[in-house]
Amino acid sequence: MRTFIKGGTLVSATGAQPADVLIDGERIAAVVEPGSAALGEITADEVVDAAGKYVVPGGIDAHTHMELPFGGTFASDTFSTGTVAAAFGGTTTIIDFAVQTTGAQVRASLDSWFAKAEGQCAIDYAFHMILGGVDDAALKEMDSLVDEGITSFKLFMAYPGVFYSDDGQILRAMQRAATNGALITMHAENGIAIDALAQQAAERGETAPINHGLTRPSRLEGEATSRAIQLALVAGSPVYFVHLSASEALAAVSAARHEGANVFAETCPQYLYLTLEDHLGAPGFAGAGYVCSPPLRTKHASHAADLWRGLRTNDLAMVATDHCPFCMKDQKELGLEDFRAIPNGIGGVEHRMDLIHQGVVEGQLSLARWVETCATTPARMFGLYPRKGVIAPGSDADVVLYDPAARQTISVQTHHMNMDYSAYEGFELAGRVDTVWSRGRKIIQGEAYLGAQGHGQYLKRGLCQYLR
Ligand code: DUC
Ligand code: ZN
Ligand code: ZN
Repeated sequence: MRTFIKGGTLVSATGAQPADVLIDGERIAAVVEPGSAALGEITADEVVDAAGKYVVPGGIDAHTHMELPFGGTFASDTFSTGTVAAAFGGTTTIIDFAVQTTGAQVRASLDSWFAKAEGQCAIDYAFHMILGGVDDAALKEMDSLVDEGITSFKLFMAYPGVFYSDDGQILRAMQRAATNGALITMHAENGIAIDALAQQAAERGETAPINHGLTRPSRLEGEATSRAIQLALVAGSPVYFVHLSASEALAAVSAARHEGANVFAETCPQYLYLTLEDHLGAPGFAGAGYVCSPPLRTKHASHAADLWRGLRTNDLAMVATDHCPFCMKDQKELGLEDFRAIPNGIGGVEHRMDLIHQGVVEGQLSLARWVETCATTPARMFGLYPRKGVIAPGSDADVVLYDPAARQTISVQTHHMNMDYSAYEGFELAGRVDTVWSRGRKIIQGEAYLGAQGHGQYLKRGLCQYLR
């Protein structure tokens, strides 16, 4: 099957220009100047008129949690439902987190994630490995996972007794990464201090959802971020901060990067658009829908403005969602009496490309930076480039036709994620996805899903391509 996308504006990490794109089978065959290839010269089964639209590489969401077991329940999107929702939003690759908890074998844990995803996905997928129990066996397994294309590992400085690693465990994993080339990704919040604050709040009877945020102050993300940077410098390894939410954490990352350290970070749309007061503090139990960790930050400080600035300066390299959806009914409701029992997570895999494009519309980012933070950098950061993240001859034909003139209003009534509410309900956005190809197959056209369960393939990843 050959598809010729004609007359559009090709947007890449380096800029925007008119260009025509030929897809042959699963790959990009050619990118040519408009009009330079007459039909007949280029034979195609389908010619797509892209006039007035952007042609961009498929988005890569490097932080999702399909079916994550958490707090006695499971994230409500399966690999099947979550990847269809991602596709509707112009994301053609996810990197999900396989989980090893304390006491479990890394190998067996990873195998169970392969089993969950196999034959289910609408788009291509890869894995990071969460190490919830760093011991000698787990450290040894890191080497073999790197050989198999699992080249990044997540550690938690939060959630004592569940996923938590102490400083010694973190240092050991970083030392191992320094020798095997892996990238340590870090959930940086001081979980020991947070648990003390949360217990004190509960003892005072402060059990509403907003207390989740009030007991996880931004200073404790800043402190953990600084500590992890120091540990990485001692170990001689790079470190990548997931879901960075706070000005204090960004300041620590910026300072380290200014020194030339291999320190990287992502942020997520929820920290750019949602706040502690307006969303986590919504009346009644509605705030439970906004319980995630790190928490939404106060609007009375400059967190969100600082994060947009960080995206412009590249101190924040990229945007991922931390997609971890739970329904209000029966899931978030587990914490009706106590915020500590609300499963942590917000769903957003469907809206990342649109929400960051809205940042372009509002003058926060350039078009090129939109593509860079949502597709090209994730590919380079996590060893998928140039197969993914770029429209160039030989790359996978993961292509999004994006209509900047379209308008949309986000709603639970129309989204495709398996959630009974939307964290972005009523958001009015300029621009929307028109058509999506995944490895050359058209999988989305307007409102229609044309893909197939199991089309998505597992991606073996290489090493991070960003070391400075
Ligand atoms: N944060 C969340 O909000 N959910 C899952 C895990 C995490 O770190
Ligand atoms: Zn996390
Ligand atoms: Zn996460």
